[in-house]
Amino acid sequence: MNATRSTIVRLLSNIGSAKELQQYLKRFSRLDAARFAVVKVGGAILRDDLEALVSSLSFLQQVGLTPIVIHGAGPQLDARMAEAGIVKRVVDGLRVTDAAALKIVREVSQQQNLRLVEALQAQGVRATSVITGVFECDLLDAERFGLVGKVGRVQTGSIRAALSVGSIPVIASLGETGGGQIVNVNADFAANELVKELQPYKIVFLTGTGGLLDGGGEIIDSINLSTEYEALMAQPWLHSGMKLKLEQIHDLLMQLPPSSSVSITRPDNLAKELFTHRGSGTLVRR
Ligand code: X2W
Repeated sequence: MNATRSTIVRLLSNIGSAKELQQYLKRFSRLDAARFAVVKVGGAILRDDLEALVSSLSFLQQVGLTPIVIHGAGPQLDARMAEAGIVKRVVDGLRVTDAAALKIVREVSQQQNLRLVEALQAQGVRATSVITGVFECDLLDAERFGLVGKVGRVQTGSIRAALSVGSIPVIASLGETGGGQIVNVNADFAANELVKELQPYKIVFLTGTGGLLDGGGEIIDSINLSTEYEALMAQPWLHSGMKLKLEQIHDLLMQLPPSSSVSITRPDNLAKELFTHRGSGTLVRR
């Protein structure tokens, strides 16, 4: 038994009952391929938890489901820029990106994208690399951010083409302007735009923490935005990264049908999140 197969067995045992699994499978398999799930993978997961991610995606493919994956590369970009002597500058959570930084963003995004696609293919998972051609952008604010894109339109042709042959589209968070300039797009923002376009049944953010954490460092099971958002945002313990994430999820959910929700979990808990009533990590509802 190879590592992935044994992890899959472990994933299965993680999933509650076979009855629950079948119930969810039936529900998911009725959906149009592009409406099953968008899974956003942070760069930290590609660095620290690639094997669990590959196993979880492999499991989904084995049960006949094809999620759409969009990934970032934040920590890898930080590392490569530090090596190149580029000082990191972040404004409002976005990396200020000049021409030299953009060159690194392009290289590293592509490299990380291929790394995930190759890791999937090495385990027999069909996956398609989608590096550009999805996010049509304008420059967000050239003076403040440089070559950072604000997504105007999402082109889903290449995503749908991959899905039609049962291949997982693995999308990098690069955009391009009408004039053909490649731009840096924050991967959470790119994921949100993709979600607004496709309106998938499941929206999952995979993070190293596996959820939003409370003051004691414990994962918050669920958040009901209509009753809890203001109070949560006012909590002194809500760490600034979490605040930004919650704010973005809030803004996203306000633009989606009221029944939508967003899950934040870890790669090894993805199946549990998708196939059990209890789920895993943090579930955010409107
Ligand atoms: C991000 C893109 C990568 C990203 C950056 O340069 O870091 C902007 O800030 P994670 O790993 O998902 O954070 N872009 C404009 O978002 O990656």
